[in-house]
Amino acid sequence: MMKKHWGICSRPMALACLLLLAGTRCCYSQRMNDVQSELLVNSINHLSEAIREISAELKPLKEISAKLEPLKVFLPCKSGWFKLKSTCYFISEELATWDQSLQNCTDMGADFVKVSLHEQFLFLQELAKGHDVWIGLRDYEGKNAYKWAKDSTVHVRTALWWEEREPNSSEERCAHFKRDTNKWNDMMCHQTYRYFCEKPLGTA
Ligand SMILES: [Ca+2]
Repeated sequence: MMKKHWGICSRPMALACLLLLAGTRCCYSQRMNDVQSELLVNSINHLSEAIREISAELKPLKEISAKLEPLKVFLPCKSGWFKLKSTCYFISEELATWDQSLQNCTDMGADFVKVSLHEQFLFLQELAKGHDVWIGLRDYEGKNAYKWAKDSTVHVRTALWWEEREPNSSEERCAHFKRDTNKWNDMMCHQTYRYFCEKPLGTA
């Protein structure tokens, strides 16, 4: 084959033939790249079009879902949970340490309770009446810097929610509703009390 090939080109034309062959390979390779690029661009265009069509179909569903969202407040909480606006709250009958309480809430698919608004405080205060009840608030480093277990946000002391002169000890790092005053006190975390958990309405 090689012999025949060289015969076609003849010796004076050998260099020209080599250049021609190299050029042909080069052009073929370039052409393949162009074809592959074209196929890729076409595929991307088809995919983009498909995404646009799916998005257009989902839009009405999203709009319906958004309109139904405010109606969630009319859903009940399941038995044993107490509703305030869009949250369901649970108060245990069993006693547990603060750490066990956190774990028990998590095991129920719930959060250890976090209090942000005064109406939440009043609601929980009513539920806690006559009992010591843990809340999900802890001074993790013993520096009187309380954080919520739910989202690690810092709690700024709210005078109305705490007993006077509380929290008062770096040894007492966990917060609870105290049964006699019905306000918050810091206590040793290994004490066993009832505990509060919370879940968004519609999940409890
Ligand atoms: Ca205390």
